[in-house]
Amino acid sequence: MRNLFYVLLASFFFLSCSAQSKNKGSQPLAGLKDVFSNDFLIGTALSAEQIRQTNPKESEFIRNQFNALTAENIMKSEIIHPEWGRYDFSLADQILELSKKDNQKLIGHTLIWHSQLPAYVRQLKNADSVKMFFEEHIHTVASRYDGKVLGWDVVNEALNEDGTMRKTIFLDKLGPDYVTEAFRLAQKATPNAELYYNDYNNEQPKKRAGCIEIIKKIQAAGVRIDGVGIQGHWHLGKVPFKDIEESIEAYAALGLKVMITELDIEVLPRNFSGADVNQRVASNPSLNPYANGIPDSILQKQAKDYEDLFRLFLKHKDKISRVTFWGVHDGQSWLNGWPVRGRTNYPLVFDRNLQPKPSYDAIIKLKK
Ligand code: 9MR
Repeated sequence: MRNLFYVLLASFFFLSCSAQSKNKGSQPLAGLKDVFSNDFLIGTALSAEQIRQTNPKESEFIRNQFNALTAENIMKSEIIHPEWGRYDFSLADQILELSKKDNQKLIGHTLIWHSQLPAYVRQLKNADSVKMFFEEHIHTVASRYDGKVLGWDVVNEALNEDGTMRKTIFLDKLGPDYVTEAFRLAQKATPNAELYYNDYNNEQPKKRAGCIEIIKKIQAAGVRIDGVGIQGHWHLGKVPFKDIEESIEAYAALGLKVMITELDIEVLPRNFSGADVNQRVASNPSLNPYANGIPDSILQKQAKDYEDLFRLFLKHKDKISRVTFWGVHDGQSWLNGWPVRGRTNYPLVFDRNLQPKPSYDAIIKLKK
């Protein structure tokens, strides 16, 4: 009799738990954009496929979670300006339409970047031609989207790790004032867009000092700069919280909006930090330890890092206007292919099936 009682009790417990979990599963997932609506915009970066909206479930998910969009690649010069004097605005116009339809802010990424340049620019030998490309590109692209984008990453990644200017075709042919010139041209072409300088590792003291120098130079020339993007490509267990906080304060003290523009927390081994796309490491199975699934202990550590980061962002929400994740879900992340090709990485807060990870729960919890 007593046994029967325990069996009944256990069955009741089991049924009520499974009913609860079903119920939990059917609850719509809280949108990050709504949870942080009084704090900052929550953005994501979209691939070409996502801009084409080939997967309706994913499109709906993006609409529900994010209120700011950045094109991961298709507004870069290689794609938008593939030949001298010929532009291809098709996908850029599509992301604009998408952002209007779904009431999301659009961020232009990026006008001047040494990487993903069209081949004809990389081959230019004379300074006049580079200047002509530089001026025409900024004018044509920025003016087309004036009043339509919230802001532009006018210049991307112009600095070395030690804070000196990175050696690029622009520095080489136009000289160190090219950054100020880019902002001057952008200001003219798009008076209604915010203008940003964007970089990775610019929370680290030396690079931060270089970044502050660039900003002050732009300001001293009487040219407008509205914000600075700290990309935020960080690594599990090594997020530089102190540097990030000091940088948020230092950039805000210059009168700028601060944005976290490309957030991810990588979980796979790597022996350098940052996001220089030219740095590559040969493939090796020991560098791909979670190809068949990630241990919960790692996901919990990642959740702690995300929680501490968002706690910091909330503390400085008066200075931070946007936090953008570099991708919608783990399966899309660039970190599956860089710096080692063909790995299985887990850097975002949604998994490959668009399910929330412990990191999502941890940041949502901060607002409860
Ligand atoms: O995520 C982008 C990836 O799909 C491209 O292959 C790569 C090529 O340069 O650029 C990636 O995005 C970069 C961004 O535009 C600027 N900061 C570093 C990002 C990661 O490399």
